[in-house]
Amino acid sequence: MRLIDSPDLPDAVVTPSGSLSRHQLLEQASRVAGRIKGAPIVAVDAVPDLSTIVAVTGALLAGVPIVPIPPDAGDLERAHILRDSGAALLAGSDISEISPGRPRLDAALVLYTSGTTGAPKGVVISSEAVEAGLDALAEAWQWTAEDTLVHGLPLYHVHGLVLGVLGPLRLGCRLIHTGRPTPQAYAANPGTMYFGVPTVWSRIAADPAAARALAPARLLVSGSAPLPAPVFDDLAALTGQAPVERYGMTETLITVSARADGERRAGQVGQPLPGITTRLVDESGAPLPSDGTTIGHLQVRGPTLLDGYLRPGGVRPPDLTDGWFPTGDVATVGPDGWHRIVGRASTDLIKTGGYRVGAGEVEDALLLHPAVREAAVIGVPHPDLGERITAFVVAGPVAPAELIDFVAGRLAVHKRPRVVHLVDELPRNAMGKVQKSFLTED
Ligand code: MCA
Ligand code: AMP
Repeated sequence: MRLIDSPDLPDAVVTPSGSLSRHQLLEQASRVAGRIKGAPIVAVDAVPDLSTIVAVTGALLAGVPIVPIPPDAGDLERAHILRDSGAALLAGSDISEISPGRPRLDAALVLYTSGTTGAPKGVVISSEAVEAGLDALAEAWQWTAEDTLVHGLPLYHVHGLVLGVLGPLRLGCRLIHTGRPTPQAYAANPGTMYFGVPTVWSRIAADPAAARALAPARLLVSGSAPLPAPVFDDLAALTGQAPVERYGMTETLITVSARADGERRAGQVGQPLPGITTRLVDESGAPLPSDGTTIGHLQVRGPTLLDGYLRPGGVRPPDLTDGWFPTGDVATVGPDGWHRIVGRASTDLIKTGGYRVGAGEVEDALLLHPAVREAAVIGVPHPDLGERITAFVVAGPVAPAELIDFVAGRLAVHKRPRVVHLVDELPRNAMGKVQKSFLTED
């Protein structure tokens, strides 16, 4: 990815563990680049601080694809990502070993993300897709080198890493990473743009003093999950500006957004970004009308789509029909092009605190516990997290808290069930398949 070629900027990157000018960042990153040049792929322990930003910048300079590892990934998830990607671990600026096994990828990033079943898949994203995605956002949000972006999102997903780190690198703007996305940290750091997932915005809206401190900003941006309308309204009242919502996914980057110079609507995520087209289709793939009321499967097409999924021998291209990628989300589109995301087609993909978690991966982890015989996991609507991971388990004597800790120790901590219900049996149909619609909390 081409980085902006601009003069030095003091405090170009600020984190709780220290800050760097633009020249210092490029100097440190160049040292990393020199050490990893020619490697097929490197894994970065994506701790939320300067070392990750330096490592990622270094890999970009060297043209080496990066696999960010969640810093709280448990042993199972970490081992899976390292084995599946074949990557060497680059911890901060220390390189343990460069894996010779994998053929060189022509990609910028491999981001691991959950499917409905099995272990997370490596989504291969090209530099061209990242550039197209960031340039489209820069146009829609009037995002320039004059901005200061503030956020505290994790550095191993599209939101915190691609938008939140590669965005400032490409546009040449300042970045303040707050370590964690707390209302107090956002309020304490003046910026022109703030990024958050809905859980972050709802916590800010519940802290009026923190929300009011963001009033001077140019844009408050929400994405990764649905922003509840009351949070949209509270933010507008407390900060004097309605948040800008945008929609995307790991496989497509950001495809739909409200504009800096345009309208913002509660419950709607905006219009397609420049270069992106969208359509609604029915179960058979036939196009549906954009009349604002017809609900259909949302498909997107454009330059920001993934190259494919990482496989041992290379990259498996996504299943596209005439270039259209099936998002798995159901939506309505108005005659004016405004999109409303109604939900996901599959109940087995859960969005909790803005994280995408596959029910199958959590069920598989629970089944590794010796006391567990059967497990079914669902997302239950929750005021803070959007959805809360909830497990129904048939097991021998075991405390729910032990099962929660068991999952937290094996997968990334945010994938742990927040609630475990011990039940005598799971509801199944005549074929023996678990009927998740019958799982309720009362
Ligand atoms: C809690 N902790 C534990 C356990 N329980 N540790 C071990 N065992 C346990 N049983 C620890 C955690 O490690 C953490 O430690 C602390 O307790 C709090 O964790 P948790 O309760 O999970 O935090 P939370 O309050 O629920 O977090 C809310 C959050 C978080 C901050 C909003 O959900 C978040 O950062 N979400 C962002 C997700 C995101 O970026 N998604 C973008 C995907 P410690 O305090 O040390 O950390 S990209 C995407 O969706 C697309 C492209 C898009 O459109 O953007
Ligand atoms: P991930 O692959 O983690 O990037 O998650 C992508 C999914 O997050 C999408 O398929 C949507 O279900 C959801 N999502 C992202 N942004 C929004 C939004 N603004 N409103 C509703 N859902 C969203």
